[in-house]
Amino acid sequence: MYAQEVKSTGKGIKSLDEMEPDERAFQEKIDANIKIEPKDWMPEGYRKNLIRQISQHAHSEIVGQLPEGNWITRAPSLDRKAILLAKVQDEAGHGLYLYCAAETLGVSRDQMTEQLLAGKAKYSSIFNYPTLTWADIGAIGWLVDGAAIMNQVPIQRCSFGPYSRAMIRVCKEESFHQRQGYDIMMKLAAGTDEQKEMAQDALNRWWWPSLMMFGPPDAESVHSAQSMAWKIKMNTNDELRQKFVDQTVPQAEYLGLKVPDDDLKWNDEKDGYDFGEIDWAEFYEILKGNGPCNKERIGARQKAWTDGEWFREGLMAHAKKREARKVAAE
Ligand code: BYC
Repeated sequence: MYAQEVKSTGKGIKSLDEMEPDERAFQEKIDANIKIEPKDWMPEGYRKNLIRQISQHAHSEIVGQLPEGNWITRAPSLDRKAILLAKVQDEAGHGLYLYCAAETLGVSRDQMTEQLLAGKAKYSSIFNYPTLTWADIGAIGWLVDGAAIMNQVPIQRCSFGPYSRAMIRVCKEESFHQRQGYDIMMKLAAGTDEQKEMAQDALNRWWWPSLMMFGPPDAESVHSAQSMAWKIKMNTNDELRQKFVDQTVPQAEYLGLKVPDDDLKWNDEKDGYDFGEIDWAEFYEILKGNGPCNKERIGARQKAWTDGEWFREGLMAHAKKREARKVAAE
């Protein structure tokens, strides 16, 4: 099976015959769906690729708190506020599981944080857009968490044990997040004309950026072929994007909202929707740091780091004192 995949990707990935014995044994474990654990032997490329993907994923969870956190103080009711607060706290938890999973591969959380604060680390493009109205909170839960689930459910089966286990809990929580977002959209779509307009406007602004979350088209994806051979990724970017469109369009119809794509059309032959061209120039500009909120997001994380210095120092002082007491007692 692996050899066939290699032929079809044609991206210079070694076949089993070309591998050194260690590497071949490793690939055979992956092909047999045996999990790789942190202390197992692994190729350096596998370790690096995992650190790259998991740390980007962790940063996305942490930066992802900012657009929604923006509305906690302005949620329209006490219930909505409590729900949003819980959701945003969950995202912090997801970031922490993921940083821990990456740490098992030999990178420290401080190193990852440093890279984020220096603007060197990537995080999901979606979090560089502003949340202008309360309907954006609905659209994020529905579309952004919906896209996240589509991407992360398969990663529960990925080859690296700590990452796959972290994804199990994350996906359970993401389901609640998606439902809370859709619930907000249902209320607004069934509300006054003004509320319905607000819901439509949020869908108009979040639809295309949500499709970009799945990454560049397969033909331009740098990592897909190797990541799929190593089961770090279980599907290609375009496969998941298509599944997301097919799942989400009927949900928009149920809300009575229009997906902002004139080329959207059911295709019987492929048993899925055809959809319009994504503005990849916009996506790559965001990756370069030129999105509407890139500077604001990194600025907010830098400020949180500086403001939290006294707290980190306090924790360290306490830990050192405890350690000294332990040594004295021995
Ligand atoms: N944004 O070779 P490719 C969440 C980069 S959190 C920015 O296809 P890969 C949530 C890519 O990193 C959502 N960059 O990459 C949180 C690579 O650059 P480098 C995050 C992107 O890794 C709070 C280059 O483009 N989810 O849902 O094979 C509240 C070439 O791409 C993006 C995850 O991280 C993007 N959208 O595939 C609510 C899931 N797309 O590294 C919700 C785990 C691509 O060479 N990650 N790039 O400099 C993945 O599944 C994969 O990493 C991706 C990209 C599908 C995202």
